[in-house]
Amino acid sequence: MNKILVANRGEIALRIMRSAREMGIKTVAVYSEADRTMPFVLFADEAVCIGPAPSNQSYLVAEKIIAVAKETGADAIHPGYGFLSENARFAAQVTAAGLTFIGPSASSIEVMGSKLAAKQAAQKFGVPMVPGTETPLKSLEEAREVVKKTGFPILIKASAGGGGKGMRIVNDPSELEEQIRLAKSEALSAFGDDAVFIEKYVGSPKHIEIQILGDQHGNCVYLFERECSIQRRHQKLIEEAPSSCLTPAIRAAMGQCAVDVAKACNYYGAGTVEFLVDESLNFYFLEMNTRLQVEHPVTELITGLDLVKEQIKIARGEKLSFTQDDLKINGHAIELRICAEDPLNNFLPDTGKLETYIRPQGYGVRVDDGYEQGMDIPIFYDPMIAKLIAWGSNREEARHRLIRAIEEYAVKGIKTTLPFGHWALQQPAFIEGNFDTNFISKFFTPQSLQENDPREEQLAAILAAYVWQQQHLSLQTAKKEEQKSESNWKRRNLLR
Ligand code: MV4
Repeated sequence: MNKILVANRGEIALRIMRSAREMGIKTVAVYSEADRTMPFVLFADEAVCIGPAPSNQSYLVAEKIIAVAKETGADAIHPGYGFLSENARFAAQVTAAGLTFIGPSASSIEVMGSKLAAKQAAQKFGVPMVPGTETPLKSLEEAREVVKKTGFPILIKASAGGGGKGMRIVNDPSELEEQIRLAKSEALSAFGDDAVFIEKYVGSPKHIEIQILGDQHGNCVYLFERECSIQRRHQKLIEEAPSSCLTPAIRAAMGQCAVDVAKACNYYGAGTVEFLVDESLNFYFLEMNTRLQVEHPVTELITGLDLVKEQIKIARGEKLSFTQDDLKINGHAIELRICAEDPLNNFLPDTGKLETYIRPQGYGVRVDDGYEQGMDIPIFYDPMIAKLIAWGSNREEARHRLIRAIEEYAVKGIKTTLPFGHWALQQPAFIEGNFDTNFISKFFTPQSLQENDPREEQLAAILAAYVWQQQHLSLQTAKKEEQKSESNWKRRNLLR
C-alpha cells in the first residue's frame, strides 16, 4: 500500500494522514469548495476538489471519490467516520474498483447496519440483550404478546436506524397501536425500510462501548471500554477510558461478548460494540459501529496503540502483532468534544470566524483539530471543531489535567462547549463517577455557567471591609461625641 485517499475532512482526515505519513504512505485529500484552505488539504501530498460545499455534492459522492483515487494512483481509501464510512455499497464499490477499503467487509457493514440482523447474529453467541423482539414486528397482536412479558415502558426501534435515530418510547398500552404505526411510517420515509422491533426501556442506563480489532485471519481482541454516557440528543460530549464503574470481571465479560459479536459477522478492522449498562451492572448489547469512532483517542492513550495504523495493517492483510494477554490498561484518559455550539442557548450551532485560537499544551494533553486561527467555521458540516484529550496516571490526574487544558484553551469569535466541559468535570456526580445518560438533563442549566470570577469575590470582600471600616469609624466618632456631651452634661449638672 503506497498511497491512501482519505474520503473525509477536518480533524479526522488530518489524524488519518499523520499515521499514513509515519508509515511512509502517501496521502490524497479530496475536498469541497468550502474547504480549500483547511489544514488537512495543505497536509496531504496531493489534493483534489470534488465539488460544492454541500456534502451530497462532494463528500457523499462515491463515484467522484473513487474516480479521484484511480486518477491519482491511490491504492486504498480510508473513509474516516460519518459520510460514507458505514455505507456497505460504497465499501463494495471501492473493492470492485480494485482498491482496498480500509475498514470491514461490505457484508459486515451490511449485517451491523440492520439492527435486527445484528441482534440475530449476536443471539447465536449468547450475548445478553434487552428483553424484546429479534424479528420485524408483524402485527399488533404480536406486540401485545411481547409487552405482556416485558411490561411498560418499551421502546420501538427502527431496524435501519441506530445511534438513537427512529426510536419511540411507549408508556401505556393505549398508545401501542398508534406508536407502532407512527414508528413504521417514520422508518419507511427516513430509511426506506419499515421494519421495527420492541425492547424493554432501560430507564437510566450507562452507555459503555468496547473497542475491538480483528484481522483477516480470524484473530480478534478487545481494547477495553469507553464510558460515553455524557451526551445530549445522542451527541456525545465527554468520553473516558476506562469506565470508573466496571470491575475487572465485568470488563472481561463485556470484552468477550464484544469479540463474540465481531465473530458473529466475520468482522475484521476496528469496530465498536455498544452496550447499555444498568444500575446493577447488567449489560445488554445494543448495536455495533463498523468504523473508527470520534472518541478513539481515549483508547489509544490507555493502550499505547495507534488505531489508524492498526486499521491500515489489517487492511494490508497483516496479522495482529499482539494477543489479548499483551494488552493492559495504562492510566486514564478523558476527552471533551469542542463543538461550535452555544451551551447557553440550547447548544445551538454557532458559526463565524475563529478570531483567536490558541491550543493548550504540556504533558498528557492531546488536541485533534482541523482548523487554524482566522478561519471561518462553515455551516455545511458537523459543528465539532476539535477534540481535547487528557491522559493521567489515574482518573483524578486526567480530570485535573483536562480542566487545566480547558483553562489554557483560548477560543474567541465563536461559542464553544469549552465552558460546558469546565463545569461538567467539576460536578460531584462526575467526580464520583456516579452518572448515567441523564447527566446533562439532570444537572445542567445555563445558569450552571454563570461564572464565578474569583476577582469578583475579592472585590466584594474589599468593599465589605471598606464599608465596615467606614461605619465603624463613624460609630466611634459618634460615641466619642456622645461621651463628650455626656461628660459635659454631667459636669454641668455636678457643678450646679
Ligand atoms: C435504549 C435505551 C433504553 N432502553 N434501549 C440510544 C442510542 C442507540 N444506540 C440506543 N439508544 C438507547 N437505547 C433500551 N432498550 C436508551 C437509549 C438511549 C441512549 C443510549 C446510549 C446513550 C445515550 C442514550 C440517550 C438516550 C437513549
